[in-house]
Amino acid sequence: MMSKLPFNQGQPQFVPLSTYRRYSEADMLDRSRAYYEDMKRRKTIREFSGQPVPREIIENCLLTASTAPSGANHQPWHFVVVSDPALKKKIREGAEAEEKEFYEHRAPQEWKDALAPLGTDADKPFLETAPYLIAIFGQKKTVLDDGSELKNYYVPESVSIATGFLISALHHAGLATLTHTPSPMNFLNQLLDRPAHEKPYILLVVGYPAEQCMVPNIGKKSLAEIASFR
Ligand code: IYR
Repeated sequence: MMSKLPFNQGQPQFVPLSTYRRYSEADMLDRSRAYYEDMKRRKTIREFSGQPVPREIIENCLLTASTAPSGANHQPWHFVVVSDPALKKKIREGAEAEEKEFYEHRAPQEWKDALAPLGTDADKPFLETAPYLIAIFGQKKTVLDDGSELKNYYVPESVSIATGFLISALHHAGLATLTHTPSPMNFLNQLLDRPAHEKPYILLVVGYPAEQCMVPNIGKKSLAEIASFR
């Protein structure tokens, strides 16, 4: 049986891999180092400038996210890019209501202790200041044009991989991000008119850092801590 998804039924079914590039080992060493050097400059920020960002840059980064691998290539994601100030204000209000609950009641002390180095609190002014909020939804199923439905697979994994691609594309383009996760996030379905089978995973805040932007003085684990070779 052929797939019901238009993007998954190319003819012929298999084509030669024409996009792969093989580099010399020396070039691979250089490239892997250079990529790491660039990626390690990325810092999550919480102080954004209000300076606008051309929409085409965001569109290109979303296209990069769209190249991510996904379960059965169903691409079970939807990105809502919010720049409208009135909508950003509503999102801020929704997020701050949840965060207030979290910081004042829901969060156990151990969790609050873990967050202390980041200096976070229930106040989220950046949700109005930053030029873009990208709400990232995962789709439990795909609804086809004729109304029929297809189950999606590995949705959290697929959405997380695409989000990683998006964050690195935005960084590469010269933008900064905050991976924000107000919880629960269902208020985003209502504010952004997304159906119930879509689950909000992340609210990505995107823009330039504020002029005197400060970031927590935190580090990353060493290679020996994160990897073992056997
Ligand atoms: N969602 C809350 C709390 C929070 C939780 C984790 I885990 C973080 O890494 C950062 C924050 C907030 O955004 O403040």
